[in-house]
Amino acid sequence: MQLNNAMLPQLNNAILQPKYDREKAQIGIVHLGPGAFFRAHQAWYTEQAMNLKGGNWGICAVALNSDRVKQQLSPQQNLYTLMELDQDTTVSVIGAVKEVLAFKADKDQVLSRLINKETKIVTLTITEKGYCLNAQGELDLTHPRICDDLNTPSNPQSAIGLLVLACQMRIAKGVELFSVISCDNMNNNGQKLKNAMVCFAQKTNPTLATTLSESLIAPCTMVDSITPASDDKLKQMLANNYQLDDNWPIKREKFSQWVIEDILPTDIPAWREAGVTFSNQVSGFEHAKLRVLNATHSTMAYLGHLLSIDTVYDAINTPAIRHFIEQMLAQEVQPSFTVPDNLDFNHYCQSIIKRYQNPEIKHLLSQIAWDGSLKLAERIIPIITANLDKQQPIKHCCYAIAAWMHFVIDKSKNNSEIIDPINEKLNSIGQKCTQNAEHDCALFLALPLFSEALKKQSEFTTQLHQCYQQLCENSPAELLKLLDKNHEQ
Ligand code: CS2
Repeated sequence: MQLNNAMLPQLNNAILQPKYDREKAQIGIVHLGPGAFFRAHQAWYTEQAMNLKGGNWGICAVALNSDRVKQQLSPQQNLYTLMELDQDTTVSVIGAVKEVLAFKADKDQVLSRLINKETKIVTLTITEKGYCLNAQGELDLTHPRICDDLNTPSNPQSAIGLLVLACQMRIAKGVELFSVISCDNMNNNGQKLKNAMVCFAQKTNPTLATTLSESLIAPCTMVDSITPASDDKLKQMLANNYQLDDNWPIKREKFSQWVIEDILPTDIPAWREAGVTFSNQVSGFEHAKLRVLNATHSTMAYLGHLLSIDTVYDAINTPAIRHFIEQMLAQEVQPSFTVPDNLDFNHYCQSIIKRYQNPEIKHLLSQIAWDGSLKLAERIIPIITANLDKQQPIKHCCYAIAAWMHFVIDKSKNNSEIIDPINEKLNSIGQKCTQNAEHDCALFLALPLFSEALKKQSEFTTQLHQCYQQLCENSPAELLKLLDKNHEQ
C-alpha cells in the first residue's frame, strides 16, 4: 500500500501514526534543510509534542538546493515513515511536515511562509557549510553566495540572506520576529547563526542589524541521534514487514537527545513534554557531544578509510580502533573541556560506544567523511587548542588529522570525488604531496582551518608530522598494531 492520507485508516497497526488532527494543525514552523536528520529528529519531537498537546505547529520544510524531497513526499501528502532501529523496532508515520517547498522554484511561497505571523519558529539543518562562515566562525564576506546576496539582498540565495530578508519584511509589516534555532553540529551554533545574520544586515541595513542584535532569539542547541542515509534496503524492509510503500522512509537509532538553550518564548510546541531538555548550560552538552561523538566519528571515518573499514559498526568492533577511541576519550577529550556537573563523563562515553555497536545501524564512514575541512574545525581542532593550553596530550587528535590528510591524498591521487566545500583546493594539495611529512603537512597547514596561533605551536606541528609519517610508513595491518601500541603507551 502506498503511503498517503487516505490509507492511514488501513495502516498496519504495528505502525504509530499522528494522534492529532493533521488537517486542522496550521503551520507554525519553517524548517530550512529537510534532510534525513531533520526528519528523524526535530520533526519527530514536534510530532510527539503535537500528539501530546496539539497546537498549530505543522512544519513547512524548505529544501534550499534541490527539489527531490518535494518530488518524493508530495504524492504522499508529505507523510513519511520513521524507523527507529534497535533491539526492538518502532515504526511511525510522521505527519508534522505539512508542506515541502523547493526554494529555487517556490521563492515567493517560501518568503510568504517566513513572513506569515503564524510562523513563530525557523529551525535549520543546513550543515556547517550552509552558514557560509570563515575559519573564525564569522560570516565569510568573500563567499560567492554571500557576495551575490549582498549585491541583491531582495533576491537571496543563501540561508543567511533569506532569513535577514524575512526579518526585514516582518518588521516592515509590523510582525514580531520569529525565533531561529540552529540544529547543526557546530559549537555555539545559535550564536554563530545570529552573528552571521547581524553581520549580513550591517552591510545592507544597519538599523535592522541593531534590531536583530537586540531582539532576535537564537538559542544554542545540542542535537543527537545517529541517522544514516536511507537506502533501498530500508524501503524493502518497510514493504515486506509492514506492507507499506514509502518513497523516502528514514531510519535512525532509538536514542535521541535535543538540548535547547532556555531562552525561547513560551509559545512553542510542547517540546519539553516530548523530552527536549531546556538548559542554561548548553555549551557543556554541546562540547561533550561534539567532542565525544562527532570527534570520534570523524576519527573513525578517516582511519577506517585507510584500513578499508566501511561502517562505524565494523570500526568500533575492531579492537585496535576501539582501544584507540577509548584512549582518545580518556586522555584527550576529557581534559579538553569542563564536563557539566550532571554529566558522568565515563558513562556518557561508554553509552556512545554502545550506540556505535548497534548492529541495526550500519552507518557508512564514507558519509561521515564528507566536509572534513569544516567538521575537523568543529570537532578535533578545539580539543587540540584547549589541550595545548593546558599541557594535555594531543596525539590521538593529531592521528585523526593526519588520517584525514591521507584520505584526501588517496582520493585525489585516485581521481575519486572529495565531498567538501574546498574540494578543488584539497585535490590540488593531494596531487602535490610526496609522502614527505614536513612538505605535505605544510601544504595542509596553509589551509585557513589551521589558525596562525596553532601553526606556531611546535608541539602540534611536531606531533602532526610524526603521526603523518607513521601513516605513510605503515601498511593497514601494521597500522592496526600501531594504533594498539599507542593504546598501550
Ligand atoms: C556524524 C553525525 O555525519 C556525521 O558527521 O558525525 O551526523 C552524527 O551521526 C550525528 O551528529 C549524531 O547525532
